[in-house]
Amino acid sequence: MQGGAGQGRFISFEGGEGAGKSTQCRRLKDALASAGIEALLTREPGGSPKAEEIRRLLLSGAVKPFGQSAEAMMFSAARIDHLDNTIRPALAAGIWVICDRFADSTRAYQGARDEVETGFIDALERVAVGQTRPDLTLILDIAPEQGLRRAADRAGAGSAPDRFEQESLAFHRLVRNRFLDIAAREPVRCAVIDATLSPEAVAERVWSTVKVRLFSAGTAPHRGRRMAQPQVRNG
Ligand code: T5A
Repeated sequence: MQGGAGQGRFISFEGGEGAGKSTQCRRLKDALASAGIEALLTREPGGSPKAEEIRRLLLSGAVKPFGQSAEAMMFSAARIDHLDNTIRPALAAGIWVICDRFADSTRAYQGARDEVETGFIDALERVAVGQTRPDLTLILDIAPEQGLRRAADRAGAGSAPDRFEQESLAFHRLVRNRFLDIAAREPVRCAVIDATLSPEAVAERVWSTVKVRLFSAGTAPHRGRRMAQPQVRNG
């Protein structure tokens, strides 16, 4: 993200199914509020009215027959609308953005099986994301068996798994490895957090990572809009 004076910070959460991203997004928003920082909680796919329409198509499996490149393009189309109508306006207003999944999910899921060329995903990311990259990406890491079990337990009986939950365990293992590869390649932007711990323990690690990585040394986090500082971005 390119910051100017008063620009908010951009935090994304990534990881496999049921890793606890939504839970931790909410907790981080509360923690930031307690520190006097206004934050917007949003998600992908979705996060704007038009992108939510695309979400329904993608998660229903309607785009699957067109192939993984087409799915990657649809996720990117939703991302463009989400960035233009939700993320960039919030950041420009000095509001922090917490995003439940972002562009790394396209790399991890659509790139999992090597059926979509990395260069194609790179190009989509350049077009869709441009310079509005997260300042910090928290990757919640959990074995897919455990994450899928959590997601299934939450959904309960009678609720059908979505397009991606229906994928094989082998696919979800590839996705997990993709996220860990991204973290290894971009250690300044990314932090891997053990998502098998209790929600409270994960939240503590998230909060300490946010403080270390995003709160400028010596700057007390009073009010969000005033506290947000330009961030030197890596990766
Ligand atoms: N996708 C997305 C792509 O393929 N490409 C892309 O570019 C993008 C952006 C989105 C799907 O789209 C794919 C990836 C996904 O498959 P979604 O419905 O948004 O679908 O699904 P997820 O993002 O995977 O969200 P989930 O709700 O399944 O998982 P979360 O958010 O990681 O987990 P959460 O917080 O809802 O928790 C799940 C359950 O576990 C419990 C919670 O209470 C809840 O019941 N829980 C814990 N239990 C024990 N210990 C903890 N620490 C816990 N934390 C949470």
